[in-house]
Amino acid sequence: MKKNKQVYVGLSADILHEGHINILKIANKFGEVIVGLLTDEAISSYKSIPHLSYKQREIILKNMRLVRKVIPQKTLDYTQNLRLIKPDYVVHGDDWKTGVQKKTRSKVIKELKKWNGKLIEPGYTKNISSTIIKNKILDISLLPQNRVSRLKRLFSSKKIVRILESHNSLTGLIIENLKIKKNNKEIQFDGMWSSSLTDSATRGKPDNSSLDLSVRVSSLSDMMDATTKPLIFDADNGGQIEHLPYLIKSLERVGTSAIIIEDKIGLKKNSLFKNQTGTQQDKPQVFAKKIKKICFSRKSKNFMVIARIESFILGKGLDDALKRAKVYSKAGADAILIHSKEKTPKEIFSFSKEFRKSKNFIPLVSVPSTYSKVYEKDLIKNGFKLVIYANQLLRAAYPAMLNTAETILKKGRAFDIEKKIIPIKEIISLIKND
Ligand code: SPV
Ligand code: MG
Repeated sequence: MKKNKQVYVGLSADILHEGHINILKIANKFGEVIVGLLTDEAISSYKSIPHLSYKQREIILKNMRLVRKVIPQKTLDYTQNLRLIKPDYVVHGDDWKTGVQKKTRSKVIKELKKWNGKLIEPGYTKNISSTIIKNKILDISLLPQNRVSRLKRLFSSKKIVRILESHNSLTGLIIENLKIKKNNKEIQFDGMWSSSLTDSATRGKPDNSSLDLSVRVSSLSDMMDATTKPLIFDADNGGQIEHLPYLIKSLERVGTSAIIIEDKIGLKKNSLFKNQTGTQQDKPQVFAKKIKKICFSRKSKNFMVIARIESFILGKGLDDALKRAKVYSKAGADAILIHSKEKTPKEIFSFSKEFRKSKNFIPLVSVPSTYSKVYEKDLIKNGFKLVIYANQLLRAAYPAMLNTAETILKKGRAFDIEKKIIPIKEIISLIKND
């Protein structure tokens, strides 16, 4: 090892394999190795959140002989840390010459030039069995206790957590696997929403709590078996307070990450119905008791309780919503869903503007079903941390199925719909059999 030389290595180090060791060994030959360990936030800006937390990854690296020091790297971009350390060398596998990190690499070269630093790029280690590693990670993340905490970690590492409605294992798999590239970043959904509306509709029942909560929870297992991402459970008003501890126990056991309860009482009516006559809101202090009960009965602090305020739905206005938000926050809610059935996000933004000033502020959740023109970037700007696309997959599936059924009836054969439906050989291989 060369004395008095500093070598910077940026790493995610979620699962260490021989490729990393190779990099660190080479780095160590050039001087003292400082690892810039990417924070959860930095990693989730371009790929999935790591399986191990920052602290866990830090402990592993700090105890490695090849590593002298570990510091956080808060962005994918190295600039801030490089300016701070002015290392003699940066070592990175040559795989970043193409793909998502290409730009990051150019900036590193530009920075290093300022103090005559050098970039060393060892050849990427081939034949690492990432499949075996990934499968092992999958096993770990499927354990309920690991799964429950993933939503809370996403809350603290992402600008906005993006959730989509899932009403069966197949829709769960779409959410699990779909990844697209946008502005050189990989984007995907962060988890699933078990909606009372779509869960009931799928079973031919109205969204009025006619489907028992225990039935809804027990039917989650199939979806949980097929996926690893967090799930948020829509529990209507949570039912009777005395029954809540049992509901929470079941939800945690299957690996659910959060429950959302709404502050309405009486026979349940879906909030998007125009006519809300007869629907009543709970007294804030009474509803707060439900929140406290959940906080008290959950086994894991990482299981989140989200309080849903229905003041705007029932025409009660901003002051009522703000008063409730304060009470629910004090009772221990982790976040507030401020619901609205307006065509624009104006009223929820008026709420966030005021609530952000409060010392009881907690993260905000939006369900843009009626105000669907809103962009995520505007939700972020207005203090929202979670967006739930609450029913779109079922709404997409139903007309497609109806059209198919109609076409077969009209034509007296199935051929005419073939082009619009997935080929049999694709549906057969849709679910991997490994
Ligand atoms: C659901 O999806 O069941 C919801 C959201 O609770 S809403 O339909 O807007 O009430
Ligand atoms: Mg619902």
